[in-house]
Amino acid sequence: MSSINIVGLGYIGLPTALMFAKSGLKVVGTDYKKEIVDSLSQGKLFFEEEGLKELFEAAQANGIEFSTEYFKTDTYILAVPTPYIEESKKLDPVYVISAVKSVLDVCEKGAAIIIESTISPGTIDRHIRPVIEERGFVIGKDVHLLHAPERIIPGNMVYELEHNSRTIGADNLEVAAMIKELYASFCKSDIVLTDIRSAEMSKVVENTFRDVNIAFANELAKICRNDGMDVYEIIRIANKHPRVNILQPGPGVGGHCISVDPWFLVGDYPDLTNLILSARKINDSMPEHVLGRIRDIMREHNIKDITKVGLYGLAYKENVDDTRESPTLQLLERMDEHLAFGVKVFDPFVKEQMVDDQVMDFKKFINEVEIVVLMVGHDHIKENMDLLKDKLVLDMKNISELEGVYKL
Ligand code: SAJ
Repeated sequence: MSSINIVGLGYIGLPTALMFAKSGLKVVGTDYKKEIVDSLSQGKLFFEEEGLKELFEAAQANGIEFSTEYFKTDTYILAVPTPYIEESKKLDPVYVISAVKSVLDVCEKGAAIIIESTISPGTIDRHIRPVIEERGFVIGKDVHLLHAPERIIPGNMVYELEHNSRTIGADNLEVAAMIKELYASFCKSDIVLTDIRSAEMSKVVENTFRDVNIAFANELAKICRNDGMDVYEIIRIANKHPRVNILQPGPGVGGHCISVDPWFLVGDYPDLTNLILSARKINDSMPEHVLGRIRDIMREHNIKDITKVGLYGLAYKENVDDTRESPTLQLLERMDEHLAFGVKVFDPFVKEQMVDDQVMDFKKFINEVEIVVLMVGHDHIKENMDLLKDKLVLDMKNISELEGVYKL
């Protein structure tokens, strides 16, 4: 293998490109967004992750390049977005298709096209193979197709890139073994070889499992709230059982993975997905539950003005700046529907104005509100919990030990 062209320099593509470059491979990272390419070429990262800066420096030292153009080589890794279509709940393969077409314009004969983006089971058969064949390429001869779904978790990406097990799906085990060697240049864990369909399905199943588990915790939280029981205590005790592992309830499920991937199964198998659909509905109902809890506290303390309420956290989870599908954004949407405007919002990781009434300074935020709703458990708030002593605190993440704090 001469070099790798990694297409899509987002949350997955960029760390992966840097990791390959750090391992000594020649890497060109491609993204159609010129501002991303320019920023990286000037040595500037556009998101934060533990260890990413050091990884970037090592990759730069090994000569990683960034470009808006595709690069002629024999190995392509595609890490482009795979959104879902709101109405049909099916995957929209438009970006993957367009990336595959661009690869075909430049690739060497016999090149491997490895799709890392999460795709719904059957996407490669239904959408990718036909595109390649229409262009007159013979799959397995002119190009090889593989699916190597990413599994790294935002917040711990660099560590997980090296330590998570990986799956590689391919038509041809010899080609799969070659690509396994490639990933083994940095991946220290098991690399499992399988067929493409199983690789597609196992990835979506992993995220769906987590969504269903969180939905169970959220349903328990509602049951416990109804009868004055402490859901955290109950989960803590139940999890002492050697075969029980319940996740934590919270204000909702956000991010571009857990809250999206189960919909692929619901979209493709509407008659067979009762549990998965219910889990999605339960998790999507949590922001409304939070709104109910805010109302309870306002009533109890005779607070009528919603602008006295502050939502801490706009990211979808702790210590990241990614706000995609975040529970806070979902809650703000519900508030708009209930004509409850003017709630204040603060997130130390979100440096640009994203929503109305977002306060950019933490002290100002605290001074302006009477009720603080902890939507995200950033380390920042754990370190500043003392400053909330005189506030009414509604803690959706079970992180505050302040006296009198309200819970989920
Ligand atoms: N959440 C809870 N309770 C929990 C854990 C999470 O409410 O006990 C919420 C979070 O606050 C967040 C959402 O779920 O809003 C999703 O966060 P997450 O940390 O569970 O997962 P993601 O979306 O950041 O990353 C997931 C991971 N998948 C699994 O753990 C099975 C990651 O390994 C995948 O690579 C990633 O999806 C992906 O890209 O598919």
